[in-house]
Amino acid sequence: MKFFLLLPLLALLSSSPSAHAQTTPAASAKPAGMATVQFKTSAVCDMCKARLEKSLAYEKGVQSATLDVPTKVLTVTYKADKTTPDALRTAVQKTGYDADQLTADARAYSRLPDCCKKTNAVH
Ligand SMILES: [Cu+2]
Repeated sequence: MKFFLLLPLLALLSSSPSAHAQTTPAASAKPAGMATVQFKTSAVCDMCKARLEKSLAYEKGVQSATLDVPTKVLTVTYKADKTTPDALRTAVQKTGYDADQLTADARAYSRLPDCCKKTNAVH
């Protein structure tokens, strides 16, 4: 008489879900009330990038502003109940840069260093 009752039943009970959920950055999950807009600017270098990002950061309702220098595209994340794309475009103009079809504020533009004039190629 032989008994083969040593089935590994317990193995089935110890099924541990291998949920190694990576901590996803909060940027991917947009909080309610947040909106994102992109403007084509006349920025040409990293100084422009720093200037624009800093300027926009001080604007009401802006959560973040990031300029991609090669494409000149400024991406702004903002609180939709605090500001509007129009107001943000105006902020870009007042910093001395074009925003989409809108031309830079002349006085602000004249104060930019030569390296940042829009006659220059991206550098
Ligand atoms: Cu520049």
